Amino acid sequence: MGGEMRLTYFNARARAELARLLFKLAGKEFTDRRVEGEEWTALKPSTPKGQLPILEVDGKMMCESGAICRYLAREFGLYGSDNWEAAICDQILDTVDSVFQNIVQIKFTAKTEEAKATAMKNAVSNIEGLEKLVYSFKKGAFLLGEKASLADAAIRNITEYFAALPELKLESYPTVKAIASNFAAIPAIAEWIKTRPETNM
Ligand SMILES: N[C@@H](CCC(=O)N[C@@H](CS)C(=O)NCC(=O)O)C(=O)O
Repeated sequence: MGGEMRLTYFNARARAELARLLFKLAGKEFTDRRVEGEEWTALKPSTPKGQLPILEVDGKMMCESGAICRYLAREFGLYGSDNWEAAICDQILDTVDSVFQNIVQIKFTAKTEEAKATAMKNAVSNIEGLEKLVYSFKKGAFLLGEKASLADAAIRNITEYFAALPELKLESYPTVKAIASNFAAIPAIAEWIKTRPETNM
């Protein structure tokens, strides 16, 4: 990795915000490109899968939000200190991704009240699982000790959706809540949260 990195997504947090948080946590410059409408229509055919986000690095392009975040975490030294800690980060990431998919169903794709209720039940169950994992792994102010990692960023990122869904009460998950607020208090992250574009999702 040498030159500038450019992250392209829509004007939303959704599948790009974790990558943005990693740039901010690492103190690395990047271009936060947000496209819409005709600009996206024109860009779509040149993307690997016709979807965003994409990350461009030294003229090369990658897709898939999970791959992008893992790549950035490896580049920035935010993936734990060994393979075991990387696997701890992965367990958190995969659990958080399940919660995110449940939230997308609740907010957008569930067609019936029944489907919505099932997605909510699954979200609660996945967040309970997240709390259990975080409780069992937590070694300090952050999951892996006193240095924040990809895992803490992912935890903070997912909790930002809870406020819009009254059934998901952050207070019910105290270890998740503690990590999320410790992460948000890191000065570069606090500054980003204060100044980033405001979006619904
Ligand atoms: N698994 C992919 C999913 C990407 C995805 O679904 N992108 C959506 C936005 S969240 C998209 O590009 N939609 C516009 C389109 O398909 O034209 C990832 O995590 O990056």
